[in-house]
Amino acid sequence: MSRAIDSTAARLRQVPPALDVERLRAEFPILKQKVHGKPLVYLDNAATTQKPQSVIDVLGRYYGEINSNIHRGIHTLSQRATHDYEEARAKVQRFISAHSSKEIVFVRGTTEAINLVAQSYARPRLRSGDDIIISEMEHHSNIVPWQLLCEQTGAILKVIPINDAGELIIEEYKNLLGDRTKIVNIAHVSNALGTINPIKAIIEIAHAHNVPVLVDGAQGVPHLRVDVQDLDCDFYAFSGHKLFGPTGVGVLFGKAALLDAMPPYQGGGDMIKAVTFKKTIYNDLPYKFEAGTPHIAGVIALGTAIDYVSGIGLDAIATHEHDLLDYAINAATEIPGLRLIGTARQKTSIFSFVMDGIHPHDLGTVLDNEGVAIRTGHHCAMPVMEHFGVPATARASFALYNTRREIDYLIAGIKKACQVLM
Ligand code: C6P
Repeated sequence: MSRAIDSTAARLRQVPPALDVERLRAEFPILKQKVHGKPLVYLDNAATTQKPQSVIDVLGRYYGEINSNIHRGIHTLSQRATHDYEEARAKVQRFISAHSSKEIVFVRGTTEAINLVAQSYARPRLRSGDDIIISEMEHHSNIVPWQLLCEQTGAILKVIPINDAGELIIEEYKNLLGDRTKIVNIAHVSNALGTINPIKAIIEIAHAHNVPVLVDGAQGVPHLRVDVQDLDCDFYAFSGHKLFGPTGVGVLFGKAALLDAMPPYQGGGDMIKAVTFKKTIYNDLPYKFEAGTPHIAGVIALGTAIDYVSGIGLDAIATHEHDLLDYAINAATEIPGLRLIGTARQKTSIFSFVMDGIHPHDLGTVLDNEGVAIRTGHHCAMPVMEHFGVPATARASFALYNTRREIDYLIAGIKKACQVLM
């Protein structure tokens, strides 16, 4: 904590970030509304981000002008829909620097991507007594699919512990890796703590043992530039809705050689080349993994969201978000009884905390009455709560459209909660 605050003071003296936040805010219609008569202060961006007008417009335009099924019609609308859908795939490929668009599989979100890898990649390769490595800071989406797999195969789940700053203990990770480790699954960024994990080093260590790595990038892509070739990750999963895109759509990146060797996850239309009752021939990558009619509008709008983020630049976004985090951490020192949960040296803009004598849900309710939206609870990361000995935390998470003034509202709301509830 003291380390974070020292660096805060240093950073606050630096040049302010260059984002024109007021102009950006104007592109998000939802931010104009009032909640309980107060201007909405939306600080729940790790749960889901708001959508710019360009993304909202693309969804409307798709249904108003293009709506048609993809890959199966020779008529004009179907060809337009297919073109826009595949163009979105190319945008994702460029966004994460994948080698080929064949490596980009559209799924419902991070959760589905991880389940796909668990069932299609890992399950056929696991024998009883093999092991799977995850970490103590994983979201339930990167815990439960592996527990299910352990039940199905007799494999053993091994967990990399974290320290009290909320950082992975890499020495322990090295000790866990062994001859029977079949896959490592790690969050790029923790949703409960904000910790940015040293994912490249983690991958290098695993690869030295010939073990592939899946990165849960749900909280990574909205804040960090991701280059899957540079990381050399085997799988990378993320959701559109945390990246200013729609819900119900996400991405699984997988190295082509691995995806090629995997059986389909689901059977249905579009994932086949030919079907007879004797034998079905599966489609090429990535279609082999996209059974049934996908969320076509969502995929196209995800492409627009990527254009939006790329147009602003992830570096500028990260600078702005760090400024907000530092500002919040500094302001928090004025509030007696506030304890930060997650003080890693490398963090994204997640401000998780508990207050002496106040349950996070009560705090969240007082803040909501002030128009301030934060998330309270275990954040689908119950083992993190257990580590810190708390049932829940209050979590404010900042995005490109948030301002220091909004953090002032948050801090004022917390102070009000202290008066009302203590
Ligand atoms: N975290 C949060 O408030 P889906 O639901 O599939 O889009 O994403 C799941 C998921 C997986 N991994 C991480 C690191 C995540 O943060 C999330 C979603 C939200 O923190 C909702 S629980």
